Amino acid sequence: MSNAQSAGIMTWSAEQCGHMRRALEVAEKGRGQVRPNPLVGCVLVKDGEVIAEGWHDHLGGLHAEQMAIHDAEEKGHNTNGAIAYVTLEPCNHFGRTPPCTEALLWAGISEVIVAHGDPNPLVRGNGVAVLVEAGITVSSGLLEQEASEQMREFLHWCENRRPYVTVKVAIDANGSVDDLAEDSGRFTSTECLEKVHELRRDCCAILVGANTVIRDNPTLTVRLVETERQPLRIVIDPNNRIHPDSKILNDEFSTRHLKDDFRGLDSMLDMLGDLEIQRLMVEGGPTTINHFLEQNLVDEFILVQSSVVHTRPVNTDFDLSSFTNMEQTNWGSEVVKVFTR
Ligand code: AOF
Ligand code: ZN
Repeated sequence: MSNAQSAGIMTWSAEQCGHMRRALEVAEKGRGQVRPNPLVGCVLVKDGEVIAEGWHDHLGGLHAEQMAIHDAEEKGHNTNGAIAYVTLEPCNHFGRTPPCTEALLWAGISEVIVAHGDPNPLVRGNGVAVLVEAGITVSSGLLEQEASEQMREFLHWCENRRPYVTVKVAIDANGSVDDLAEDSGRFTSTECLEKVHELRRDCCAILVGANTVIRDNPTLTVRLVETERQPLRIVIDPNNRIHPDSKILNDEFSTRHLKDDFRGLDSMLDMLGDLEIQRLMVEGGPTTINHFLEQNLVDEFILVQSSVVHTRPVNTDFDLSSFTNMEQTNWGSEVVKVFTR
């Protein structure tokens, strides 16, 4: 690594930023297909021109660097002396694929620019070290923040061995989560529901409490957007109250019904981490959500506010004082506030 970089005064050109931005962009093509791996993108640049692009497309598929090298070969470009822009430190281990460091060396890449280090204990600095030892110029930290946002759940899981916890809750104009005057059901717009399904698709598991299953009998599947797989569904039901005919217990998708084997949210999150669940969405009722909040287990809180007014409201207070950031957006006709730390 250069001195400038270790002293933290690395400056990057607009051209370099542009190439890394493109690498982050192509990485998105793997979204939903690479879990539990992170999204990774790679751009190869020679004589100022982009000669190839690659991304980690699906679990077990080529890593981004190897796909980019392959892409260059297919297009008839010589990779000798090219610069590789990679959103994650190249791996140096035999996993589902051989090491990317070897592929880069073999391809004659002369410089590697990395956005974010790989916290995987099998890599963690080794990838960069091996490249530097081989005489390649390596620098890191270009668009690091953007990369860390893109790999948020992977980084969180590497650090904590637990899923990143996202809560989603919809309320009416006055903060009510349900209308007891109505049969259970959705009170938000169709566009909003689509967004919720996108969110579900991005989560490895969806959790609700027994009350939600009893009142709504939900399926908790991804239906309105295309998906390769369905999230694992989890019901917390320590007193075994949900009906055996409940939809989530009777379709072809997986459900964990936590009854007498339920020991507490902490140990459940550890268990989900062991299952390589990197993002958990909590979709169920105020009681369940407040348990997560009280135990400080929520990483992201998504509050969806509709303009409808419930006739027999179920008003609930959520204590969001521990969240330090809030971003506001719209999902259809609903106003959405996303609280993070
Ligand atoms: C890279 N480039 O595109 C990706 C990397 O067992 P594997 O082969 O699926 O490797 C998974 C690990 O490799 C993953 O946990 C992460 O540390 C790294 N991912 N590395 O050089 C890539 N996706
Ligand atoms: Zn790799």
